[in-house]
Amino acid sequence: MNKTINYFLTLIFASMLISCNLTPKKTGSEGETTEKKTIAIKVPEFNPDSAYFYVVQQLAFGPRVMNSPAHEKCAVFLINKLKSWCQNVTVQKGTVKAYNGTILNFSNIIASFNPGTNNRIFLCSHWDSRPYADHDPDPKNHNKPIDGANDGASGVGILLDIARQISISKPLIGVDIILFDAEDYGPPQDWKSNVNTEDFWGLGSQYWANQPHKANYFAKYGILLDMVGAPNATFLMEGLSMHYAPDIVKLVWETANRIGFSRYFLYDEGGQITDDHVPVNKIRGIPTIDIIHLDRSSETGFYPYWHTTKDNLASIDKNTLNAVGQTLLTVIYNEK
Ligand code: AHN
Ligand code: ZN
Repeated sequence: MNKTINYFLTLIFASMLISCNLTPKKTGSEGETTEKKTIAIKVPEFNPDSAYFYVVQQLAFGPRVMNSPAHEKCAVFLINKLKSWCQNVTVQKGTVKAYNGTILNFSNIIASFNPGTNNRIFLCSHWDSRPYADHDPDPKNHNKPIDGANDGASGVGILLDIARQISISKPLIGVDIILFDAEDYGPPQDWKSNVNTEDFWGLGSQYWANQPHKANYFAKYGILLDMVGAPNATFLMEGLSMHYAPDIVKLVWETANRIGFSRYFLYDEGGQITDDHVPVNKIRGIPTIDIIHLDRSSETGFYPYWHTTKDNLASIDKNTLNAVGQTLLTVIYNEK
């Protein structure tokens, strides 16, 4: 008796997990009838409350500025969090030289789900926070570090919830979640230099692109999240993403628009941004896009509180976290 109940419960549970899309019967060229059956795994529901809580937890350490105790403590937190959901967590530690000669101790943190397959994609975000609010309207704040609630923590918060979801229900493909360090230690606004200052952003991703955590690392494509938590965020189709990975931009934008997030994912091209996706495209040759809050009406072209002291918890909106998180889950669980 118990066995029968168990059997039916299992059946019900399995049908909840797996949905079968039967496309209508088609007549083949020789006249025989073919039936196309596709099995898709159910897309989990993103949890914006958890993602928000992971933002709160990151901010609780204080600004995650390179070489600071808060940065060190946050690394331990992120590693332990990922290890609680994933058996293959790699920490790539090393040093890089900043624009001003400072040696920065970085940790790129990588969680690999289903590491055995080459049929994989990766998702990334930076977890360090900027040491200077050099775009703050008040010049007295220009040397203060920022919380980086949006610029850093928002993307990481979303990726942590995605890692949690993947640990519960497995997608058909392999997924790597890469938390890059040392992204935001670029030269301040008033820095005078005759060398190309673009090269001083994304130091952690540059290192990883040259020396990935796994020799000959390969993925079909990558998605970078940058400033993905502000209220009414607008994600324009960033120029370098359109140059290196137009099909992935279209896939993500179509997915977001289809599931109801057209007010965030605008079919509108934005400028080219030097960000963590650039070395991945240029050096590793993996087509990688940047989902980044761009705003033509703001002074910098970025999200209005970019590199200001107002990039704090008050500028995070769960609706935006949800739009990005649910879009990514839909992309991941539709990959075969
Ligand atoms: C430059 O300002 C050249 N790139 C911006 C990359 C960035 C900083 N994203 C977030 N913070
Ligand atoms: Zn920044």
